Order: sequence, then structure tokens, then C-alpha cells
Amino acid sequence: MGNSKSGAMSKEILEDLKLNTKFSESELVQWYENFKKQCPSGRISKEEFQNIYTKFFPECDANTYAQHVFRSFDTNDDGTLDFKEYIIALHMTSTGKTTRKLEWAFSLFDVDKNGYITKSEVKEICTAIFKLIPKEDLSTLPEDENTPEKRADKLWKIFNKEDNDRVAEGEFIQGVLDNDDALRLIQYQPQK
Ligand SMILES: [Ca+2]
Ligand SMILES: [Ca+2]
Repeated sequence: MGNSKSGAMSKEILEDLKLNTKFSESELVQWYENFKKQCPSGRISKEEFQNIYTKFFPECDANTYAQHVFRSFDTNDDGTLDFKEYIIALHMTSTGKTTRKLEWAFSLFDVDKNGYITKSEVKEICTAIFKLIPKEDLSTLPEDENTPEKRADKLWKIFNKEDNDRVAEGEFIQGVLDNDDALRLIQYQPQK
């Protein structure tokens, strides 16, 4: 904070990232240089993020999902991703540690960031996930999960909740860990 915009990453950010991620100092420095090259302003706007993200899904509409992913990465809610948010996001989504990934998944589903997931939030994310599924794959989905509503219903049942209930982070993580279907249902997995 309050550091000059140009040049190297500030010492405190570097120390913080070394502590909070598994990346080494030299990896972080390398990432930072790449980041500065791609983003000379040091920040990624929502539009830039959407542009990058949707390139990975040339055949479908990834815009809605990209917006949700952006929101879940923008932890300080200022409408841009800075280097720290970018690296933490990268760490959460790439690390093998399931709990970390599920913490991120929780923040993806918690659309209004109030610390709980409602059934309508689950439906909203399921709808965004569905837009990622190529048309030819839609017809191969199991009967009980071949619409966003059915997928949301199936997911919601796993948490043993009434329609008007809400799910806290701990319940969400435990629920997904305890159920083989849940991990598959909370994310988009391309069919091989
Ligand atoms: Ca931010
Ligand atoms: Ca919420």
C-alpha cells in the first residue's frame, strides 16, 4: 500500500504471498514480471478479465461465469484484480489442497458475499456453469442434472437443507467432502 507503481513488487506483498501461498520468492518475482508485462497498470479490470477468460471457452458463453469468478477473486471489492488477488486466486485454483479450493468454490457461490449460500445463489452459479457446457454435451447429461434447476436441486439436497435455508462455509466444505457427486456438481468439468 502506498508504494510506487513502477518497478519491483513491494517487500510486504512479497512476504505476505510467501507466507500465504506455496510459491517461492523467485516464482513470485517471475509471475510479477509477467503480470506487469500483460498489465502495465498493475490491475486487471473486469472487462480485461472477461476477455482473457472467455478465450478459453471459444465455443460457448463464458461471460456470466467469468463475472462470478472475477467477483470471487476481487476480495477487496474494488472492481479490479491487483497482483496479490491474482496470485492468491491462482494459488487457490491450482493447489492440490482440496480445502483451499473449496473455500474458493464457496466464495464463487456466495454471490452477495454475505457469508452464506442460498438456493437461489446455487441456481445462479449452476446457470452460469450451464452456459459453459458445449451444446453437443448437454444431451449426454444424466436426466436428474440436465438443466440448471435440476443441477441446483441435486446439489442443494446434498446439504440437507430446506429451500429457504442457507449454507455456511463449514457446512459447504464438509458437504462437498462427504459426497462424491458434489465436487463434480459445483464446477464445470469438460467431458473427455
Ligand atoms: Ca480488488
Ligand atoms: Ca450469499
